[in-house]
Amino acid sequence: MKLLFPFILIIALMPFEVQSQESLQKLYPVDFSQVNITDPFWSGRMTAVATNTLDACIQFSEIKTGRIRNFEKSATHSGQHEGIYYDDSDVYKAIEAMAYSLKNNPNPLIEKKADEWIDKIAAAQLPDGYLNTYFELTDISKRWTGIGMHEDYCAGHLIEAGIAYHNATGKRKLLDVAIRFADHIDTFLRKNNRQWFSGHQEIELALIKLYHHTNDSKYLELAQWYLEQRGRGYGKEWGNQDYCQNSLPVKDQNKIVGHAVRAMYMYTGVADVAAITNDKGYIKAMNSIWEDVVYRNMYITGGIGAEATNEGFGADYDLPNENAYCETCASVGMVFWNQRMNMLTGDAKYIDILERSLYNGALDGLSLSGDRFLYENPLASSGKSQRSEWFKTACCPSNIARLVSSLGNYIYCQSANAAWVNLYIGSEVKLPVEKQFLGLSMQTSYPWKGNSTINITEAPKKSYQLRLRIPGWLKEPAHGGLYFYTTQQQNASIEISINGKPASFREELGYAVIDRQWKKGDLIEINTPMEIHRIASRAELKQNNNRSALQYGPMVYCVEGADNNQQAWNFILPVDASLHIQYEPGLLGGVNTITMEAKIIVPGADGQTVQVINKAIKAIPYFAWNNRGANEMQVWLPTSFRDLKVNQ
Ligand code: FUB
Ligand code: ZN
Repeated sequence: MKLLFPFILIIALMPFEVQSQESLQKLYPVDFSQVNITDPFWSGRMTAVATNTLDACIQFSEIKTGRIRNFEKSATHSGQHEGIYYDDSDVYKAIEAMAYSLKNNPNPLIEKKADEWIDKIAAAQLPDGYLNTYFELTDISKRWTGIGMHEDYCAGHLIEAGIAYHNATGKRKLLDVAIRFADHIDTFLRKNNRQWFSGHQEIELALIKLYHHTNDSKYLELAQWYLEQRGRGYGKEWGNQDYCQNSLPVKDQNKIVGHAVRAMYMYTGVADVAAITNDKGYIKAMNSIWEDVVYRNMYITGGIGAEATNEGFGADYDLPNENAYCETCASVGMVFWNQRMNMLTGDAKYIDILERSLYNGALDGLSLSGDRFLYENPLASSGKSQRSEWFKTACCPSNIARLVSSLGNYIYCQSANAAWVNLYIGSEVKLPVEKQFLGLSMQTSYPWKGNSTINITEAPKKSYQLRLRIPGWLKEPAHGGLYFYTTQQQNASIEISINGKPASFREELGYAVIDRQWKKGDLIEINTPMEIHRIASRAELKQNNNRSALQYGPMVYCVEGADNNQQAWNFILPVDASLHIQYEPGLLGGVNTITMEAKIIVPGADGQTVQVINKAIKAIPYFAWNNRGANEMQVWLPTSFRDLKVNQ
């Protein structure tokens, strides 16, 4: 904490300094380092990351694979590269996760480990700023010759890690390494007019972070250069250009294609640039592509990228459940992109999608214990899916680690005259309002119940808006009608009271806007009623025909064999089945479960006949499945015997 404090003050004053230079930016993020998470649900997830996930990242970077050895060898220019050419990126993402984690779970041993790694990384950097252990240990003359070789992808993760570590600890050694590498890229590629684009996007969003962090417009220009290099025919020899969103200039793109993680990272960078420059071409492209993702290509879990072949998008409305690829990193990318779209527009519909991806598609990638991971997140399993302790391509573990530990980045936002509450997560924050502060302390029963309170712990002496997100799931599962509720919510309105009296507010782009001069001690009570919903899909989404999914609050549910005699594929859910929600403190760390009256098929003793019996079936939140070994699971539950598949 000692190290964090002076830096928190610097960060706390940042938004308004930046604002004067970038008058086009509507909303500003509130940095994780300003936010204290006190939430029981998320504190559990963050502790698992701070302990077991970081431990797995350390073990697999240092001992069980050669990731750290690669830096040591590069420093002495000796030895063979171990692993895959993009493995450096996993070390950078792990340091980024360590940095965020130090805020809510201070740990001198983790900080020491990060410092030790940073020394090794710095020692591996070449005098001209280049840093990539694969090319340093194989053939340095080949650097910057292969558009698909992830050199700028790794650089992007280095930049993000350098900034996060600087924000968390005030130490700038890694940031300086990252700046030298960014400067090298600027000189070597942009100033040399190289026919180059990034084969795996990531550097664009990282350069924008670096621009905000340093106020040096060179990095904004370099990010723009990277985006403008696309669709010019460079790298044709490298294969299908849709794969890496390079068939068209970014401004002409209007369909989602190709590799899902690449797309998410790039569009995050595009939204970042558009927020600064107000570039109408980028904004138009973002709107069309976002609708294409959410209206035709997104799973109910907020997961994206149905196909394993390209780790990405397939045909519209083709969303297989058992074979869904839905890489964890792609859901993490959905969180990034939707946050930036919200900041660009001030529209809560993006946070609705962010929340869906965060609580379902992304969180599913992390076991409850924190040391087992899913790379693919299918929506049905016949029992073959199993969590792993690591992967050969290990992008997902450190990615989910950095997302969970940086949760403080996603709860609040700020604009000139308002504080925005995007996610209901127990936390404390002190937001600068000119030379004063607005202090908020939020308590909530999310994600299990819809009651939250916000205490005003400090108030500026002026009127200041509070904008409370009205969760989109009160009315519909997702914008665009790909999914819809088949059950009507009894009460679909947010209820807000201040100091015990109903508050008056106006609704704007999905927010309840309250304008008032706050006083220390004011208490805001918010109720966003949660009810069980059955969800159906548009008919074009054939895989879900005659099937229902269940949702309660932000959580999507699934039936897992572990709760149902090891079977999850042997029943149908009649359209009029009764559904009951209940909190089970002893199950899976404490979760809401849904019990339903289903019809089960039971084979007769003669093997020739079957019997249909009514049986209570239990569903659990999707993120919590696969924590009791491999077993059957389904999110989309059949409503007709025609669609029943019994696992053999
Ligand atoms: O190429 C780096 C990462 O590995 C990608 O983002 C993932 O999809 C996996 O392919
Ligand atoms: Zn991944």
